[in-house]
Amino acid sequence: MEAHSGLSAKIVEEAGFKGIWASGLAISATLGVRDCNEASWTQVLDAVEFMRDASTLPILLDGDSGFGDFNIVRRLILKLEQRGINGVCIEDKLYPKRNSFIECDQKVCDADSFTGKIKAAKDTQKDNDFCVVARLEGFIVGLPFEQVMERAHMYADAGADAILVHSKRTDAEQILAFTDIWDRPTPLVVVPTTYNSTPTDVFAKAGVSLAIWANHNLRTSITAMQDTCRQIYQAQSTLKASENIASVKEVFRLTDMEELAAAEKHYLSGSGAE
Ligand code: SPV
Ligand code: MG
Repeated sequence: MEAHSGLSAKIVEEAGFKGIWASGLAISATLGVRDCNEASWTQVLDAVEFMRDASTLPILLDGDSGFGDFNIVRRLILKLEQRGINGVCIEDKLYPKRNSFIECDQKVCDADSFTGKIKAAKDTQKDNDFCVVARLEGFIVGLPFEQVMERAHMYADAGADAILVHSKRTDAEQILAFTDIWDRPTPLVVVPTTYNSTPTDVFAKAGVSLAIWANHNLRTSITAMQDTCRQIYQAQSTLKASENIASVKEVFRLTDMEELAAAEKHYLSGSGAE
C-alpha cells in the first residue's frame, strides 16, 4: 500500500498491510512538485526516512529510473541500506522520467544500460534481503509484446529479485498475456491502478506475487483536504468541518505521545528540568 510520509506509513501499518510502496508520484505530489524527477533523490531519501521511523513494515522505494546512471544507483543503494529501507524499484525509462500515466512522449532507455543498473544495484547491496525490483515500462511506451518479454528476461538474468510489469490499460489483458508466458522463477509484481475492475485473485491465480495499490492514500488525502478547506472557507468556522475529521487526540495517538510521556517520567524524574 502506498505511503508518502511518516504519518501515512503508520496508517498503512495499522490497517494491516504487509508492506509499503513509497510512491514517487505520492512523495512528489505531497511536496507540491511533479512526478518528473523534480524532487531531488536526496529529498526523496529524506521523505522515506520519515516513513522508516514511523513504521516497522518493509518499505519498497519507488526509485524511478534510478535518479541517474549506474553510478548514482550504487550510491542510492548505499544510502537506502543505511536508512533501513528494504528495497528499491527501478524502471527502464530515461532520466528525467515522467509518470507513466502522463500523456507525453514516454521513452524507455536501452535495455543494456538498464541491466547495468540492476547489476550495479545487486553488487552494491550488503544485506542479502535487500530487494531490487526491475520495472518494465515497455507497455507504457508502446513497445511490442516480444520486446517487453525480452527485456524482462534480460532483467531477470541480470539478477533482479522481482519483475514489475506495468500497464496503463483499463483491462488486464496485457498483464495476463505476460503472466501466461512468464516462465522464470523471478516473482512478478503488478500495479492495478487503471485495470482495477479485475478481481485481485485473478492475478494471484496467474502467478503474480505482489499487487501494489500505488497512490490511493495520496488521492484520498487530496479529496479530504479539498472538502475540509471548502467547508471551512464557506462557513468561516470549523464547527461543522470538525465533525468528520480526526481529532487532535488521534494525531497525538498516531505520533505516539504516550511514549514521550513515559520517557519523561523515566528521564526527567519529575524534576521538571529542561
Ligand atoms: C508511483 O506510484 O509513483 C508509480 C506507480 O510509479 S504509477 O504512478 O502507477 O506509475
Ligand atoms: Mg513512480
